[in-house]
Amino acid sequence: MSTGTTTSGTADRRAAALGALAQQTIELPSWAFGNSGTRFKVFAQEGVPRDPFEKVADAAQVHRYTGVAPRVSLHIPWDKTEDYAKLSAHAAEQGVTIGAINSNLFQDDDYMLGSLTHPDARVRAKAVAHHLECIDVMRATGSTDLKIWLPDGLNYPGQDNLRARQDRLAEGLAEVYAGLDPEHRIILEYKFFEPAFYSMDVPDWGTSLLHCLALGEQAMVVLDTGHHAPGTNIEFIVAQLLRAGRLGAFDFNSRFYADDDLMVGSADPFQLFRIMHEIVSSGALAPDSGVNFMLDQCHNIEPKIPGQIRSVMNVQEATAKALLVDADALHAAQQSGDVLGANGLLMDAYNTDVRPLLAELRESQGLDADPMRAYGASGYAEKIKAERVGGAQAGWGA
Ligand code: LRH
Ligand code: MN
Repeated sequence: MSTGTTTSGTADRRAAALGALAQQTIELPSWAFGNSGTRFKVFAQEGVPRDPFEKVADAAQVHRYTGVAPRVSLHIPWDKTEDYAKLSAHAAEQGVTIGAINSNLFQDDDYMLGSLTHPDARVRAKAVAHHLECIDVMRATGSTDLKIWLPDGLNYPGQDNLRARQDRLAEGLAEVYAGLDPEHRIILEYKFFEPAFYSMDVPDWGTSLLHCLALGEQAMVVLDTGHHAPGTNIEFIVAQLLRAGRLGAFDFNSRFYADDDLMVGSADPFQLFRIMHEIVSSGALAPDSGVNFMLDQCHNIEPKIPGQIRSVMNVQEATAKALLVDADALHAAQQSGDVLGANGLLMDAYNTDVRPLLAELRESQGLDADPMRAYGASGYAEKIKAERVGGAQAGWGA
């Protein structure tokens, strides 16, 4: 334990951490509850939802046992339904709300060579229309975030004009932006490769930020933790986007190599801690910070609801550790150039076992200290396996 940290200080930080953790919310992706896989195989699982209503019901189970996941993001058309108001009412009955609405421009033949960046104006207009349709869904579900991730890019040098594609993209995004209501936001996600392998049209935070700044105040950047080149210092990007006031949301997941979409914190819990340290030390954990903490994951081989519960608990653990950093002592060590002292203070927090603190939080909220055990004992998994027979299981439908 580094010097300078007093017991009263520790007790105060613990109390403050409990207060902040009680206000934390994490948004779940509807598609995490459907079947998913790789190009090699999609392994179907018993009890998987067949429609957005069942996906929302499964997401509500995660909130029921963790108390920290009150919103579910939808993906259009994967979650297309006749009556979105009815879906919202169903969500409310289940104790959750509908969060961000994700557009989908990566499964339509017309978009093979691009969507908003496509050389053909007819294809671009179709892509704009899809986003205006998503904004109508937002009006029906009461959502405020339109999340845009574009598969657009090139596989070979010379295939198209890099600059012209950016001009088309800016034009298309401006048309979508013009369709927003005052309370709406565009949150624009970047990704450095896949499905294109030579260039993506929104490959990095800088490109997303440039387009957001050009659009206006209602445009923010989405940082998906699986969308960076190996070795990228993601917490630096977090700090920079927060400084610019343009960090709109996270898509949390983790990866060993590519966009693996594994459980957040499972591959690199220390990276997740460093990211949450940037968030906490910038005051961006506060509910009104405008940062939407979302998961974007696929549970290809593990049971999906427990996978989401574990993921939410991983975010809580990284957040709790970040909240236990002795900020005053850290600032003093940084100011005095005490390299090892400063690093030591961060590692003290990271090496703190916060599971008892989180158990205390859950019990104070009337929840079981162990959400995984409580869900396992609920019999819900057996119930949905028995009930959900027949019909087409939900998936990516690629
Ligand atoms: C793209 C992405 C995007 C979603 C999709 C499910 O890789 O991260 O956020 O649309 O995954
Ligand atoms: Mn994502």
